[in-house]
Amino acid sequence: MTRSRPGAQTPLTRRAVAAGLPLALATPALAQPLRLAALAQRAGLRYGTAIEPQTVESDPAFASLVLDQCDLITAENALKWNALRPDRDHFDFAAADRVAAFARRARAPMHGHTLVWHEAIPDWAIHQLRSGDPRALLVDHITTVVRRYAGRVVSWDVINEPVERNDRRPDGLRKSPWFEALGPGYLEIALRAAHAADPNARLAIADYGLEYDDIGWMVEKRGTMLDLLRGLKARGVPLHALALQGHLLGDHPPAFGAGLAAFLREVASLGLAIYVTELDVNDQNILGDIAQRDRVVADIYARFLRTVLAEPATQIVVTWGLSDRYTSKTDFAPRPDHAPVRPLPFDADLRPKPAARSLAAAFSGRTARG
Ligand code: 9MR
Repeated sequence: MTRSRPGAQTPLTRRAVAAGLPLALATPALAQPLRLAALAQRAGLRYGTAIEPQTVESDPAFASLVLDQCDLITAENALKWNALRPDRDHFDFAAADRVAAFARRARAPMHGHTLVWHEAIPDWAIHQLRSGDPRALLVDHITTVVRRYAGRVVSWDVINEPVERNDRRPDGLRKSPWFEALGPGYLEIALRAAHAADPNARLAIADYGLEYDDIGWMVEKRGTMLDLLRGLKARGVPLHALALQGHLLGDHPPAFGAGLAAFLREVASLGLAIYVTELDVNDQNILGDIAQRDRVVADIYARFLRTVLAEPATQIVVTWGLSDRYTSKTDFAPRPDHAPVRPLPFDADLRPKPAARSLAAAFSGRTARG
């Protein structure tokens, strides 16, 4: 084995320094083949990705990358209502079962996304919510889906994105179709149904816009979310985690400091775990060449994870995809210069980017801190 003096610059580190990378991202130890899941496990975490079944089935190289790097699998879309419920009387589990089959191949549990969301609801269900028995519709769906995947889906985003302060309710709840049909009680109905269907599953509420210390509406949304979580816990509603989506902004300073740390502490003090379930960095507006863009993205991953992983209650990190080859950002956040987007840890050729080193370093840093 070749050893280098501590602090000595190898060709690799010299290249990295020339490229402006923090030295820690280019140390020989981290230049070994990456195994993010293994590094995460040592840090008491699970690392995983969201996938679509067709990508892992049609692209063996991508599938092997996921198998190498991940020990938690999320269905990016296959467990949403519009995928599972072609009509009122049928469930179609085909796509979700394909994701579950891949998770089995990976010997990985699944994180379920999502049982109650204001998007991805088929028209027939919207109609039912208005004119049928909304409570029965919700409870029947949750019971059927959660029971089917019990033991395989170990944690669920039971409710996704319940807070929308622009809807101007005093409690901050979004006026979603679920809210309109059932009132604020829909959260409790959903959580209790999920718990009854699989008492071992960990149940989360997930939302975006909780990450940044210097964006006013996000800071306010933290307060709204805390009130919501406190109310549910005080009523004894089964709830085990808050999931931060973690869609980070490439064109905003990485303001993940004392405010985020204090928020996570408050959440943890309610007895809740913290999950990061949709991590990526929108690089739509980052200027510069690819090396410069990748460096900005990597720095944002590093700074976010530094704060989030310092909180002992954090248990899960899931990126919203693994390789830039497959990312919904291609459609949702294209670049004005039409260059391919680069929001994820591995590039479109499945090679680790500086962002992957940020994840590795963040996991290793947590292990080192004990
Ligand atoms: O990535 C998902 C995309 O493929 C779907 O078309 C879209 C609508 O169902 O949902 C995207 O995922 C979203 C997730 O479910 C909730 N948080 C925001 C995600 C988009 O970034």
